[in-house]
Amino acid sequence: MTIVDLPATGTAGGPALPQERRLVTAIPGPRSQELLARKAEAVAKGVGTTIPVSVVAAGGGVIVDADGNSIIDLGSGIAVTGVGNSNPRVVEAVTAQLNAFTHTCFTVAPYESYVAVAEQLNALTPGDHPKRSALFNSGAEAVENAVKIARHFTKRQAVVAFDHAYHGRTNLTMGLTAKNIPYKSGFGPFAPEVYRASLSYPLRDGGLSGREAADRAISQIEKQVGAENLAAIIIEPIQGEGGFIVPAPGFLPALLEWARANDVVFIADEVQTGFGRTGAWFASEHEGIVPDVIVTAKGIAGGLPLSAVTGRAEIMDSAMAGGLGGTYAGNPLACVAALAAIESYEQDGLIERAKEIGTILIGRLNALRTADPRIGDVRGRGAMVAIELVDPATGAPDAALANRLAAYAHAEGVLVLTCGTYGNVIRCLPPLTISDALLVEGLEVLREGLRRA
Ligand code: PLZ
Repeated sequence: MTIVDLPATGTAGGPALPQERRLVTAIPGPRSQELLARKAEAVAKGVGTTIPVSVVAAGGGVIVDADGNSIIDLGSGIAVTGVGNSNPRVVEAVTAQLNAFTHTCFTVAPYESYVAVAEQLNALTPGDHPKRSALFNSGAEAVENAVKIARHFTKRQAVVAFDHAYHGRTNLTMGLTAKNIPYKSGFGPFAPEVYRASLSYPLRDGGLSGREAADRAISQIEKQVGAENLAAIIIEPIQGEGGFIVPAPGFLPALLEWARANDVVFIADEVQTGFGRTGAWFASEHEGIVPDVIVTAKGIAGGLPLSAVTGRAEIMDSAMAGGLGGTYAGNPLACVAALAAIESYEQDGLIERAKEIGTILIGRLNALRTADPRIGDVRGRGAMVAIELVDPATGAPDAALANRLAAYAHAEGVLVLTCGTYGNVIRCLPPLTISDALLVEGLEVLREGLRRA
């Protein structure tokens, strides 16, 4: 597979965006400040902002603001634009679809692109068994549907999620999500029959092996829930919002084996880890697991809203006709975008590229860690890598340092995101279309930020 240099679009068919970090004003510049003032008056306060800019274009590895600043993108809109913003294949496919038809509602009058996305997902997800897919709009909506389907299939109600989990902001998915502030506080009551088990968190669980951590979780589940009541366990193969936590090897296979033995549906939430992000189509592959059901979203459609539930045919087909759907679910614009994005991952060598990005990220961040004991951990896979910042004396999480570092990076034109239960993790998840030069420059800014912070 050859790695093609994708033209960096994002300029509505105009010349490709220069792939450079360029600061022409302070961030935010005057035009961005104008937008932020309007936002404060018009948009609900609960809708936050990571970097205070007014975006006018994005492509390759940069985001350009209304003041002419060009910012290195190490966030991909939270792991969405794996194929890059305004990827040419996506632009072409969506433009043609816009001119053909925009909406019929698949459950009213179906169309080919939805079926083609389902076929692709059934083929690309781990496992050779017969599969079915259903499409939705957001990650949270797909997670809700995965749980609905698992309950229908098993005729059981309980669901187990894990410490540090993030599954969305709707009522059920808030309940599945672990972190209180900002996701849950005051937004309850939450859905019943949701239980939580301990995760494998190598930095913070005293060095339990994957098997030991799984035994701990299984014991909690057996004692507190009971397999006979349990419809599903849902887990991110690498925790995303929870801090890019990679479980110890063997943890996921042991959980899966227990689920199989107890007729519990094993749902992998690959909303953040999916679509090449970790250097494989799905992060489950790194652990050699074949989940019963996989939830995908984010990177699937080049920035258009689409999500999916893919799973064993007998599980997926258990819901009665008419039991699954949604007005916009599997919208034709999003479906053709997904087909084009999948083509780009395949034809443009983007999964290989994710591995290369991972080598650069892990190599450079580990070098920083050797010199700086405030970096307690470097972890992740492919283009999904983070540093966990700690007090070197005690190992306690240092969220203040993470916030100072992120603020420095933003002021210097590098978009990074924080995450983690303790807010002390800085994560890098660049578009897979970013150049080595931009990536390295972004990491240099982080290095300088750490020196100053
Ligand atoms: N499952 C694993 O990472 C979304 C949150 C953005 P939606 N993560 C980004 C925010 O602050 O709201 C996510 C995820 C995992 C589910 C979801 C939910 O996906 O498309 O945001 O609903």
